[in-house]
Amino acid sequence: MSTDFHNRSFSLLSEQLVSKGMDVESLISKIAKFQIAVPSWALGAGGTRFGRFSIGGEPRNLEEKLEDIGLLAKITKRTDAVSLHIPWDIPQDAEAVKQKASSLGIGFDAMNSNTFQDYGQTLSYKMGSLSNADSLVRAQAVEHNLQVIEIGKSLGSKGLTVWLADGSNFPGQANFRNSLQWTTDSLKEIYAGLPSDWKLLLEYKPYEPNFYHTVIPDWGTSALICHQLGDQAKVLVDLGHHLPNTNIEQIVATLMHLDLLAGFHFNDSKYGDDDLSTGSIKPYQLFLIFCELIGGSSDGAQAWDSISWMIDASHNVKDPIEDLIQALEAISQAYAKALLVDRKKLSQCQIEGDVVGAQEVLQEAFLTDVRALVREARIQSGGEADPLAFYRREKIREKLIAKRGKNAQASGL
Ligand code: RM4
Ligand code: MN
Ligand code: MN
Repeated sequence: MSTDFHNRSFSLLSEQLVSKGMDVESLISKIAKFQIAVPSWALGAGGTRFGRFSIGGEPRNLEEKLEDIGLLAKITKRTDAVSLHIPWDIPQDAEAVKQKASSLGIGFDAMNSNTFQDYGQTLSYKMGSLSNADSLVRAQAVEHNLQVIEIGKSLGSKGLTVWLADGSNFPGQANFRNSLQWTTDSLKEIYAGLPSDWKLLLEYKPYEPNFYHTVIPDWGTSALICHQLGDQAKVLVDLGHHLPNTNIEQIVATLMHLDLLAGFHFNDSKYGDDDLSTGSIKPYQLFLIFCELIGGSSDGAQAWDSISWMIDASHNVKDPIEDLIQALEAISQAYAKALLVDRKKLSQCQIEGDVVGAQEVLQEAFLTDVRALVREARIQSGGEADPLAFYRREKIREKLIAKRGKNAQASGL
C-alpha cells in the first residue's frame, strides 16, 4: 500500500468523521495508546494435543521470545508487554532479562502460574492442584503460585493470573463443595502473598481438560471467589472460555458494573476454546464487547486503566508473528469502531424504546472502515503503515530460520 493511498483514504475518513462531529485527533491518540500484551507461549510452533508442526525459526529461549515481541512492538506499536508462563519461561537471570526487555521497549504483564501439568514437581497434579483432596498437593500448588509472584516481582510485573484445569471427568469423581472450598482456601493463601500493588486475575473455563465439571466454570463462580479474597482479586475473561452463543458482552457489562473485570484474554472461537485468531470468526461480537468496555469506563463503572489486555492464542497453521500482527490489528479495529458509536444517541434510543434506531447506531459504527484511522495512529506512533507487508517484504521469517534453525521448538504449548 502506497503512502499516497493511505493519505487519500485517511483524509476521506477524517472528513466523514469530522462531519459527524467527531474529534479525529482524540480518536487517534486513544487508538495509539491502547496496548495489548503478548504471551510468551504465542511465539512458538503451536499445535494441538495431536501434533505440532514447526514452521522454523521459532524462538529457542526466553530471550528470543522477547526479541520476537520486540519486533512486534516496533512494527505494530500495539504491544508493549509480555506475559510469562512459569515454569515454561523461568528467567535464569531476572535482571538481564529485564534489561533485555526494556531495551526492546517491553515490560512484564501478568505472570501465569501453571498447575495444569506435571513439570518436574514432586507431587502430581493428575487429580487437581488447588482443589486436590490431598492437602500436600494443595500446599505444593500454593507454593508454586507464591514463587511465581516472587519471579514476577523481580521482573516488575504487577499481576498473577491463575487458570486452573481442576475439575473432574466423571460423576462421583469429585465432591463439588469440597473442591470449591479447597480452591477458595488455597487461593486465600496465595492472595495473602500478593503485593499490595498487584492484582490477582482469576480465569474461568466451562470444560477442558476436565469434561464433567471444572471447579471455576464461569464468571459467577470466579466472582464469588474473588469476593471472598478481596479487592485485588478480579475476574479474567478469556473469550474462548464460554459455552457456545454465550452473551460475552453482557458478562463484561456485569463485571464492570461491579468493578470486577480484571482483564481479557483475546482469541476467537467457533466451538470452544479454539484459540483462533481474534476477530477471525466473530468480529461483530468483539465490537460489541468493546462497546461495553467503553460504555462501562465512560459511565464511571470501572476505570479503563484498571483492565489488563492480552492475546491468548496458539496456532499450528500460521506463522505466529504474522498471526499476532493480524490479531493486534483486529483488536485495534474493533476498539476503533466502538469508539465511533454515538453513545448519546444510543442511550436516547434506549430511553425512547427505539429499537431500530439503536441498531442503526451500532451498525453505523461497525460498518465504518476504520483501517486508515488505525494505520494513521500506528504511523504517528512510529510504526509501520502495513506491518504484515513489512514482515513479508523484509523476509523476517527466512532470516529467523537462518539464525535459529529449521526445527526450533519453544517450550510450552
Ligand atoms: C488455558 C487458559 C490459560 C492459558 C492456558 C495455556 O486454556 O486460557 O489462560 O494460560 O490455556
Ligand atoms: Mn486464557
Ligand atoms: Mn484457553
